Amino acid sequence: RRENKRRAEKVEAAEPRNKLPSPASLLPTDPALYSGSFPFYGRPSELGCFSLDAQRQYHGDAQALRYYSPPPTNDQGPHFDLRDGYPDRYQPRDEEVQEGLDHLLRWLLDHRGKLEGGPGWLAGAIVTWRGHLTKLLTTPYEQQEGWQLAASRFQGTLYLSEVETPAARAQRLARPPLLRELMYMGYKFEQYMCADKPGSSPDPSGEVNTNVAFCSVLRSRLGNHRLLFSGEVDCTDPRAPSTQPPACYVELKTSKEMHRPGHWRSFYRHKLLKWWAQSFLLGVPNVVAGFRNPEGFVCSLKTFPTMEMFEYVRNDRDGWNPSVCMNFCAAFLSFAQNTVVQDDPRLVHLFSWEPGSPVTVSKHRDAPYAFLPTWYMEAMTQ
Ligand code: 0WD
Ligand code: CA
Repeated sequence: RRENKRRAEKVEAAEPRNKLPSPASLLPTDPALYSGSFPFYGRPSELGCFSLDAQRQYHGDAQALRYYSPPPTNDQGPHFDLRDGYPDRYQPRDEEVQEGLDHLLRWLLDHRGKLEGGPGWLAGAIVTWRGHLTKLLTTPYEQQEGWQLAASRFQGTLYLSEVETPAARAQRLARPPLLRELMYMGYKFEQYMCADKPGSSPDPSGEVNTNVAFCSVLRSRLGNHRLLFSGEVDCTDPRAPSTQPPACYVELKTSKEMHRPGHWRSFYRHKLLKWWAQSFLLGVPNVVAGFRNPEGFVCSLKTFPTMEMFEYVRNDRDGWNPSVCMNFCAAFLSFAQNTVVQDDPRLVHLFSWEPGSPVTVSKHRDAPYAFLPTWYMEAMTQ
């Protein structure tokens, strides 16, 4: 490890100011390179939470947490119209606003004095969104979408914040109407399955506002990397065997109704990988899927326990392997730790990846890549 660090420093010294395209600054992503035994991953423990309201304002409490409230199982099953309310009762979040790590940093600022392990713990940790880690986990198997992660070291801590790639931005701006409606349908499903209070029933008559979010903040460890991350949680199950978060949390998903074994096979290979990575990281034990028919109705539900998802592809030559995902993520985190050596929040190492290529690094100063807000740096320096 020390050897890697020395190598990274040497590369930095030898290369011109902005780019480091030398072999030492590349990280390969081929699955075959990461199939060892499963690395250590600590059971994620919740440190706290926060909520974002209908105006996307931060609150340091659980006001946006909803309660899992599936339909009664005695009758013929659900008949949820996911297109109901579109577009008239839809308030989508403004995606032009790139929030970076801001909400998570606000939580961290409010709780930095109370972190278990003291201030030294944070100095040795990696801070990021769960969604960014999900993208790392699935990278060895991803064949369509690349990513960019900006990294800065500040007071020892390594911060990782995603940057929207030019391709992703172009796709978002040209998003076809059918895809917009499909996104709405995912949120509408949550509304059919969640109640605002424990024991009450869902109310699908209201608006769908995607500014609203409940986020859990957790700590864990992958190999020797301490992690502090946050992820959006759909709801908590008041009847879960364990009422202790994250074991009481439930992730909700929608997917196309499937009718042929080939459809299921492809679902296990692609979608279940993403569902597994996202929920495993946060310690969410169950994903509840609503299957929608071509008319946009959910008429069947299925619960997928996170820890059983791998079984669907264990004997599939073209399946995914949790060890590969976790080993690659650990390797990327080591790579980032060894590359971002200078403690300077104005300095950004941009890690870029496109399917079929290794991860590359470039170096930048200040705008537009620097992402730690002034209010955060000033408050942390006092
Ligand atoms: O500003 C950015 N570049 C991003 C911000 C990128 C990714 C996430 N975020 C923020 C969002 O504001 C959200 O509050 O992070 C929070 C969620 O973080 P996460 O849990 O780390 O993200 P992820 O696991 O990718 O997504 C969880 C859920 C999604 O559910 P599904 O079932 O579709 O995976 O968070 C929602 C979405 O419901 N979500 C978002 N909501 C608003 N804006 C976004 C987003 N950009 N991304 C995911
Ligand atoms: Ca969801």
